[in-house]
Amino acid sequence: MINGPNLNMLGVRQPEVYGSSSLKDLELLCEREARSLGLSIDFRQSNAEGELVSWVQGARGSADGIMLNAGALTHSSIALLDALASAAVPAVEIHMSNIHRREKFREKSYVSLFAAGMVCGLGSYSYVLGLRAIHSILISRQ
Ligand code: CA2
Repeated sequence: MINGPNLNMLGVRQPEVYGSSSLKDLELLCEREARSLGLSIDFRQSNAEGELVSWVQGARGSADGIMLNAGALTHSSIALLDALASAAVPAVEIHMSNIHRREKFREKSYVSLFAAGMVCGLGSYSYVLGLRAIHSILISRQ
C-alpha cells in the first residue's frame, strides 16, 4: 500500500474532507483486513515523487499487487503512470475522498489509466474495499 504526498497529515487537518483517522489508524485497519484475507501488507507513505516511483518499480518481483493512493500526484504525475505501466502486477487506485465531487482538476487521474480499478469517496473504507479487490483479483488469477 503506497501513500503519496500529504497523507501523513490525515487526522491532523481537514477532517471534514478526509475524516478523523490518522495514517497510523489506516495502517492498522489495513493490516487487520489483510490478515483476515490471508494477505500480508507493506504500508508506506512518502511526500517525494521519486521515492514513490522507486517503490512502484520495486513492486515488480516483490509484491503480488499494488494499492496506490498517490494523493495529488494522481492528477499530475506521468512518472508514476510510467512506473505503474511497467510494474506488471495488478494495481488498485484508492482515494479517501470522492474525486468526482470536488474541484474539476481532481477528476483527471493518470493512475486510473493503468489501475485495474478504483475505490474513492468512502474514507478509510476505500482502503478496506481496495484490499478486498486486490484479493479477488489475485484469487481469479490462480
Ligand atoms: O482523496 C484522496 O485520498 C486524495 O488522494 C487525497 C489527496 C488529494 O490531493 C487527492 O485529490 C485525493 C490529498 C491528500 C492530502 O491529505 C491531507 C489530509 C489532511 C490534511 C491535509 C492534507
